[in-house]
Amino acid sequence: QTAPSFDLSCKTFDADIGLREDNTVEGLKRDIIRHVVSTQGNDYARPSDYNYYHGLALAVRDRMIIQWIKTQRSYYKDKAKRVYYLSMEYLPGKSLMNSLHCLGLTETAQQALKDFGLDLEDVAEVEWDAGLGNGGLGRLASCYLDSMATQCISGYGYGIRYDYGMFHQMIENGAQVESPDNWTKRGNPWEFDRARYMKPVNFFGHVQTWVDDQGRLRHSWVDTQKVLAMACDLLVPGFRNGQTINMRLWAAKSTMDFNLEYFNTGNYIGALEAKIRDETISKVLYPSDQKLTGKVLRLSQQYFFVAASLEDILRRYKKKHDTFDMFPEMVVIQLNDTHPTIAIPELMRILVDEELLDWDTAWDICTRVFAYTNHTILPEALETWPCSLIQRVLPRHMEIIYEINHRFMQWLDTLADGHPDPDSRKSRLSIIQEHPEKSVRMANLAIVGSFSVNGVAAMHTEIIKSVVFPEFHEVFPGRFRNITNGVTPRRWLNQANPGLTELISEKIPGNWLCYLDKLEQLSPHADDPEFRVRWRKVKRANKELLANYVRRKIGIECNLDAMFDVQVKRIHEYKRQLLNVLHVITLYNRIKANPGGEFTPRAVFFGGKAAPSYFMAKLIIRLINAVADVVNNDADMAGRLQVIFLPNYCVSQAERIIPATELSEQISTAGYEASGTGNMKFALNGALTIGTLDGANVEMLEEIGAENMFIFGRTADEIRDLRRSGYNPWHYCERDPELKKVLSMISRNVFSPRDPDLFAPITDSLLHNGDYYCVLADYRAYVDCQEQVDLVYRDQEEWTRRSILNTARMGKFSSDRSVAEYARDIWGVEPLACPI
Ligand code: T68
Repeated sequence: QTAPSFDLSCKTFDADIGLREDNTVEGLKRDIIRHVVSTQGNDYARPSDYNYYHGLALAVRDRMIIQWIKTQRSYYKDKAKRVYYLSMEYLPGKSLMNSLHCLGLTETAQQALKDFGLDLEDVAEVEWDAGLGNGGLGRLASCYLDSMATQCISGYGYGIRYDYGMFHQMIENGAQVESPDNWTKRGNPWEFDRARYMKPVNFFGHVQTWVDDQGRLRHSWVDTQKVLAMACDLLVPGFRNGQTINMRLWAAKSTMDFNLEYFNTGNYIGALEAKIRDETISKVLYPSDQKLTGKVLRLSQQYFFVAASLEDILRRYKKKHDTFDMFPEMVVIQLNDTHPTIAIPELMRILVDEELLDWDTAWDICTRVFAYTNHTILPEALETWPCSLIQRVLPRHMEIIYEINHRFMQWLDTLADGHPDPDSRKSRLSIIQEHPEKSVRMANLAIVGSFSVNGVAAMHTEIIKSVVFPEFHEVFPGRFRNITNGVTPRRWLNQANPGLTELISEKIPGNWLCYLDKLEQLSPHADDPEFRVRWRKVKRANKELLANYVRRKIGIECNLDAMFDVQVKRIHEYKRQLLNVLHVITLYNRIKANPGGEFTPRAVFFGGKAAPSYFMAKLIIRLINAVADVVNNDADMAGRLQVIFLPNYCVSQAERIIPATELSEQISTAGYEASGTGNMKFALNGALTIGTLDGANVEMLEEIGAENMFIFGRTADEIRDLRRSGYNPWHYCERDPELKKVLSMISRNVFSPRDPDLFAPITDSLLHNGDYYCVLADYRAYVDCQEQVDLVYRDQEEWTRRSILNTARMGKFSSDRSVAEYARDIWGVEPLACPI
């Protein structure tokens, strides 16, 4: 993969808007003070981290808004095709340091704050982590906006401005306890509320069919309940290129405020209750990352943000166009999973019912505008909505979906491809499923209504084509493609790991953060002992920083000489945190059996949230903490084994953990992790990976080489064969004394002395309920592979050499490469010349 060939050397253009920012230390100080005093109403003479965080953030925002206006002007001037990224979730994390880095103002801000007697790091710490997403899917959306801004692609993110983001996780008595994340309770200096852009969104009501005076059959959606969507804009700056794009999040506002009649009826409290009900739509993020249940509120959220976004998109298009002929040339809409798929019938409704296009023309437009990204093959995560529910909430959309399906079924009938059983194929491809309840299959709707369907790693795309949607792939062969995920090196290296960034910059000249393939130039230095010493020093310093954080947060003292072995991600059975725990208990037993022996010391870190309703995931958290309790309090373990569960894993915590990690655990059951993106962040920061042949691990292996990774376990094909031939987990337990001992310890309540049988559901699921994710089948391979890890770690020169090579070979996994592929292969857009 070569560096994107377009020119990032930005040419000037004549959009001087008369506001000039003074980017000297004195200039920035003046602006900070002005905001502390005039915007915030505070006494500047009493600097506090909190007040000055706000002052600095607003001063930075001033600079970004100017970039944004210029960027917008350049779109209009260049008549650019717009890329709209529709996502229910974003995980931007904290914005201050990222914005400063992008604007090239980090040192200036450091000095300015220093002059006020403050420290930039402390001030940045005050910011609340914006967690408007569950995990990988939401973070990917944020990485892609960063890359679009940096590569001058005319992109917009659209989503929901939840009042409450991902819940805050606490661990009490070893168990997860959730509390609400009221992320903007102290204000959010980054957003612009556009109270002027209020768009009504309709719900419920019914459909009236009538014939107009030109004899056309018309459909009107009437007697609806309206909720207003208010735009909140969060700016996304490019990396030192003068470009800033926009993430527009919609907040639900009741129409009641604007319609005093409601109050004039005399029922003041009743009217307010209705207002509160309307505004619940954007109240809270659903904290479930895979399993979805048919809740009216969730469907309402989906339609709410899709309807508001489409209206905005059409408004912008109509400023320059009188007909829809050019729409597919000027607009592309990327659907981040099926969550925004209701956009397809919504665009049909607008084009047919409101713009009076005929069905075929409207459908042609639709199917040239939408592109769908699939992020999962877990059957429980493939969305379906009961028809009865859609019928009630969105009656006209239900009709349109039936019509889309009817025509699709008719089209299938015209295929003369000699299929042996065309009727059963139709029932599998149908957008409507009949059992167990008549429902809409959102993935089928997304595939039928899009011109592009992509998976997020090569292996995942192959599974989509051959296992999940094989017959769609047969009937629409050109529609499927792969775009392997990527992560932004600006946040995940430059910002998170300044020490390593500086060291790399010594060896690689120029803007390698925007041309990540250049990392390859590090490879020769892996053989330079002096460079290895410095590489290790950086890792050690990062381990110290993490250890300080751990001490502050949970009071545990980490052994800095231990290997930092880390698994942080959502807690899910398929991700197999359990396998890791079984290994920890195995190590514990080995040390107990031989207290005088030599062991490679390990500090095993876990972090991640469990969906509040996911019983097994929550029990896994309890097991990790229970094992930690035993291990960390056993004098025999001292200095050799530690287990640390870090509460409330989130983006800003990841920024601390990843640079300090030496061993990255990517151990999902092969075939289940669509891609993974944490895997990329760790390797980029010089961690070695122990992992299965799953998701993007497969492509990392191609880049990094088998000699520099620890790959173990059954392949996806072998997992399928194992299940087919009747997998018997007992068999593995019986044959392996170490495994047997570990499981019996869990069963005998060694980790739950005060709560007998607490973990029985776990041992049951492994031994009696078929061990669906094949934990026991991969146990031996995993434990043996971990022994190899231990051996290599003892040779710090060899470990460091591999670590350098890992970083050097991660160039492919920049989100710049992913976004450039989307731009070229799906969106059909070229990067614009940047406005500076
Ligand atoms: C993740 N999916 C994949 N889903 O699991 C991961 N789901 O392999 C991949 O790397 C990542 O997407 C990016 O492609 C998710 O994160 C969700 O968060 C989610 C949220 C709501 C509903 C369903």
